[in-house]
Amino acid sequence: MSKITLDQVADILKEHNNIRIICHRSPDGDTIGSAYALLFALRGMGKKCCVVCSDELPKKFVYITDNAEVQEFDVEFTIAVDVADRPLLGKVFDTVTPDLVIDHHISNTLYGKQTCIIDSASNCENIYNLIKIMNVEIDKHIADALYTGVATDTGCFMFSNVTSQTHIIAADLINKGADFAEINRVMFETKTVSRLKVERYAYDNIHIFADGKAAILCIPHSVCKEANAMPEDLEGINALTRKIEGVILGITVREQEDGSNRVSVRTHAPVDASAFCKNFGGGGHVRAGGCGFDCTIDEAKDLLMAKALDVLK
Ligand SMILES: [Mn+2]
Repeated sequence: MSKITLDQVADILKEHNNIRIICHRSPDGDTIGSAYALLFALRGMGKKCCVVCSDELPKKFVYITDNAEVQEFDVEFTIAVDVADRPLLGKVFDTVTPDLVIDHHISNTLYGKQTCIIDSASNCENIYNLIKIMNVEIDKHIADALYTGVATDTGCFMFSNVTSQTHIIAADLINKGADFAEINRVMFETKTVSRLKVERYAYDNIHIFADGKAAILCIPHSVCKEANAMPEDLEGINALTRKIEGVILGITVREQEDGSNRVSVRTHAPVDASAFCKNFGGGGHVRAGGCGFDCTIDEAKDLLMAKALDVLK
């Protein structure tokens, strides 16, 4: 349960071999980039190492994952990267207590035996600094992995979490051979056909109300099923409603396979997304919140719209 520095992490890693690195469930570019960059670095130090995840790694990351051959060994040391809380380790690993957690979420619950938290835009920035301390040369594989995490966790350097340090690290990764143009194309431009189908439905069905201040999008499960959409195809879809000019309260309702509904709320000032969701037993942050409904999607829509009109009047 102790908190340690990156220098201490480097010292600890020197002492261990046969290392397993766990990504968080619903893996994204930052957890995958962190895990593989660390794997390449540790293997460069002559250690055996593997990356595991409770969920399958999305195919679009093959340019990272394909560079690591499978190694068989008995695990002696476990590291979690970019995993803020134990349940996020996912079904397969959420009973594991990692020996070490390296994370950038200040909300980290310190579930590991030792934890290094540094508040940066992406965990890949922390792994970059760790690899520097460990004196491992950053090759193209490491550069591609780290660049992926830095770019994805900052929305391609657009979010307010970006610092000058983010750009300095990204610049060095480009110098080390990171294929930034191709990575950005795959991460931010390319859409699966399934995603396109769900988006087409979304654009046709976003309902703008409350004098243009609110927008609601309800996606029935049948739409995702017909589009053959996997969870990764729906990433970021909850942000669509808030991108409309004038909308300060965006609501997305996604019907689940079991008929229940998951609601995601995105806001601009002065609407508090967390406060809005608390009306329905949910919560979250000021700009992003969530809640759930066991009623039908149409009933959920009515309840949410009524509350939205009330909040915005
Ligand atoms: Mn992250």
